Amino acid sequence: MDQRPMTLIEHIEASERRFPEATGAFTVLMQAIGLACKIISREVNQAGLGKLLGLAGRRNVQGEQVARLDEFANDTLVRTLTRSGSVCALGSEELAVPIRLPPTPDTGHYAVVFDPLDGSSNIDVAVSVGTIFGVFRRRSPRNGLGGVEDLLQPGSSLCAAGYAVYGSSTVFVYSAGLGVHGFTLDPSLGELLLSHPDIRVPPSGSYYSCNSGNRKAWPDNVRRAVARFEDGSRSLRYVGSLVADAHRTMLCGGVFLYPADRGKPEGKLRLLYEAAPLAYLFEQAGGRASDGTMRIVDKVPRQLHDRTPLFLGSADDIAEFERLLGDEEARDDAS
Ligand code: P6P
Repeated sequence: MDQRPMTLIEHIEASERRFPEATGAFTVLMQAIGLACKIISREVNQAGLGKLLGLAGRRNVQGEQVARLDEFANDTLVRTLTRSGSVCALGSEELAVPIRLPPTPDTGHYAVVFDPLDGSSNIDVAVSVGTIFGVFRRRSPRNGLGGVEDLLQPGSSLCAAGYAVYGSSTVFVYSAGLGVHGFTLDPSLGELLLSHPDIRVPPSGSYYSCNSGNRKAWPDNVRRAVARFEDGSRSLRYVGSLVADAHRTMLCGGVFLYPADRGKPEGKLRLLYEAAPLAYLFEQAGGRASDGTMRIVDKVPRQLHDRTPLFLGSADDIAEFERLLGDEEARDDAS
């Protein structure tokens, strides 16, 4: 009797069988995303041996240096998603404007946003990096090209989201609204096997995660609130790679904080393809995600590359942090 765990596709097909009206297009889409992440994983894990280390010699729309692996990851996702026939529009951190795809008879139901390789500045020093994606149902007319109206949707409209973390192992985590599930890549099989069924974020945790080097640039209320989290009851963990910090917070609990600051008044992280997919996942797993004043999933992006402050993690801890943000009495703690 085959005792191996379910593969990603077996898991998705089992979930899709619960919906008689399902066409199988979602399974095709998720198969494409899973394949792209396996291809990216292989190159990330060989980056030191191949020709994909280092910089590509150009800057992206954000003005950031593009790593060769950024380009490779982006091209891989664009190619596999386009070939799937399931998408009408693609939005990527690496692309200034969306890719708009022509209608196909009975597919093109979805629009996908992604950060193809987040944290790529860490690659050359072999620190974990990751891919983040979000899936929306198309809003544009079925007989035309997809476009920004299919992409500029709030996280509450996501029908699926996930990430892959390329670390000591490659772990693919996704939700389509029926819980959050993690799959670990078995390189000998080339399959993503169910390893973390029905992930729940602990209601509270012993870690807080932020770049304390930005402390002086934070608003006073953020500095006060973080100071209260630095009372010795928690440990600081900060990889500086969003997917790695988010995955640890998802499994172990605690808070991940990337506030706005004097130099980054809108925050650093992007709403559409970083914060919103992670916020969707955390809420699906019983966690919480806000920008300090509202739920991340309620924020409607105005532009593809909008940024946002991000406070992400255990429900009780984020609620406490939000309370502290508004708590005048904590003033002396940070003085
Ligand atoms: P800082 C990586 O460049 C990234 O976009 C995220 O992966 C990470 O969470 C953040 O920036 C780290 O930013 O300012 O702490 O280096």
